Parts: sequence; C-alpha cells; structure tokens
Amino acid sequence: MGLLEKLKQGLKKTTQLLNTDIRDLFKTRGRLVDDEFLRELFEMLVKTDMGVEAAQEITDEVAVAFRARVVEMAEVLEQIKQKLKQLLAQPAAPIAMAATGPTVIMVAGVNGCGKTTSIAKLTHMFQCQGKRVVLGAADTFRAAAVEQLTVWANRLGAEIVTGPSGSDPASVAHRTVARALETQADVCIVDTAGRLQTQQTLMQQLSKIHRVLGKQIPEAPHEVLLVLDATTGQNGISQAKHFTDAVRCTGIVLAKLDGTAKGGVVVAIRKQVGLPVKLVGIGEKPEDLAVFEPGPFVDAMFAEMS
Ligand SMILES: Nc1nc2c(ncn2[C@@H]2O[C@H](COP(=O)(O)OP(=O)(O)OP(=O)(O)O)[C@@H](O)[C@H]2O)c(=O)[nH]1
Ligand SMILES: [Mg+2]
Repeated sequence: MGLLEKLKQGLKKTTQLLNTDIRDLFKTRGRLVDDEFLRELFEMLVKTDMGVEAAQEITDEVAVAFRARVVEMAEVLEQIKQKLKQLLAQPAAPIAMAATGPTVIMVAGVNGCGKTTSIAKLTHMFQCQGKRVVLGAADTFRAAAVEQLTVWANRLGAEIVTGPSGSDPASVAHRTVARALETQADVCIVDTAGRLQTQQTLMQQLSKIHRVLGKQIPEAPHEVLLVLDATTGQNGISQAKHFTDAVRCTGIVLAKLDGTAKGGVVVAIRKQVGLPVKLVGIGEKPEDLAVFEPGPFVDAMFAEMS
C-alpha cells in the first residue's frame, strides 16, 4: 500500500468528520465568505484538535483571500490544505542510523500510549529493510510487559533480552546493547515502562537508561522516540516537554491516529513541540505504521469520502 493510501486508512475517522463538516459548511454550491462562514470554518478546524492558534491563522488567511466573495468548496479547501502543509513542514526526519555498528533506539512515553506496539511495528519496518533487530525489555516494572514484548519478538522472529521482574531496567538496556554488538545486529530497540511526567524517580530512571546506552556506543541512543497517544489529543504536548527535559527526545511517534477523529492534533504538536513527528501509528498490527510526511498527511485528512 502506498503512503497516501495508508494514511487515508489511518485517518478515516478524522476524514469522515471533516467531510460531514465541510458539506455542512458549503450547504449550497458556492457560499458567501462572511463572518458567519468564517466562524463556522474556525469551529470546524478547532474540532480536529489542531489548536485555536492554527485554526485562527488558517481562518484569517481564508478571510484575506476570499472575504465578500462567493466561493466554491474546492478553492477554499485548496487554500486550507496549502496552509496546513506549511504549518506541518519540518526538515526531512528519517530514523537516524548509526554510521557503523548497531543503531540504538530508545522508546519512551506515558502509560499505555502505545510504546510496545510501536516497537513491534518498528521491528517489522526494519526487518522489511533486511535489518536484524534485537529488542530489550527494559520495562521490568510490569511482569506482563516483558511477556507482551516477548510475544511480539517471537511472532516477528527478533531476538529479545529480558531481565527478572523488578530488576534494574538500565541493566537490561546495557545487556541489550551488548547483545546487539556481540551478534552484530543492525538495530536494537529498548522498551521502557510507561510513566507519568510527574513521577520524578521514574523520570530519573529514564535518564539513567539513556546514559547506560551511551556507555557502550558513544553516539547511542541514536534515536529517543517519544510515543504520544493521538486519542488523548493535546495532552501529549505538555508530556512531550517533560520527557524531553528528562532525556533528549529526538522524534515523535504519534500512535493510535486511527482511533481518533482529531487527527489535526499533529498540527498542534508540530507547532508547540520542537520535535519532528517521524512516524504515525494507524492500527494494532506490525504493518500499521506510516512515515509522517506533511503533504500526503494533509491530502489524506481532506480526502473525499463517499
Ligand atoms: N488502534 C490502535 N491501537 C493501538 C495503536 N498503538 C497501540 N495500540 C493499542 O494500545 C494499547 C496499548 O499499547 P501498548 O503498546 O501496550 O502501550 P505501552 O505504551 O507499551 O503501554 P505500557 O507499557 O503499559 O505503558 C494496546 O491495546 C495496543 O494494541 C495504534 O496505532 N492504533
Ligand atoms: Mg509497554
């Protein structure tokens, strides 16, 4: 499946809501752009969770371009899409890979945001590129967590390094990198326990894992991916800030986009968090991961549905 098709699939709920709203907005063919229209447009945009600031910016641009004119739906939508693509623009953000030796990726985020599932998807993505992956179950906090990652490892045919329940997650992280070096694996991905940004000790533990990863390979971790749950909307934005304070995050994986009609949240994230959105999660299966690209993303959001 191509990227656009994949994103269309993942953004179905968002697209559906937008389609209904757009049809309401342009009840008749052609509509006068007046205050009433602009207010309705603003509300429609806010409903996607893009944030009032972005919604206002877009509405203002539409006002400048079309006020007092009778417009067709297509021309206004084109303007909105262009502006959104501009708001979402970011430097190309592929997953950073080590020049030589294993690439080390650490994954963090609050409880239940989708870390472990995203790791399964990342593993699948790397395997499709012919790379060998070693997983580290550094979530020793919850017994079921190790089990969950082990099930994925077995299904995907990836090696996994685990530790006893309650043991030091940094030690598991250390052994994971050691194993990746020893077996000359291409990628090693370290899962971490979910935590709230307010849990000081757990946040310190996260920075300890980060430090340990850098001891064996100086540039490691090459990526610290912060997983955000799209269904919790803009809550993720303050989370991102706190996680980045504890460990320098390098990119965002926005999980569960398929579960929300508020796919516009990615605009708010890009606007307020100084991190690139690298990947989006669009389902629970290993292949349900898509690269984030503003162009196809916006096109998918506004795709026409019958
Ligand atoms: N629909 C959908 N569900 C997802 C996606 N990503 C994760 N999930 C589901 O969300 C739930 C939590 O996912 P996990 O990967 O276990 O989340 P986690 O962050 O590892 O959770 P903790 O380790 O408990 O902090 C599971 O039921 C997943 O199947 C996604 O992109 N789409
Ligand atoms: Mg987990």
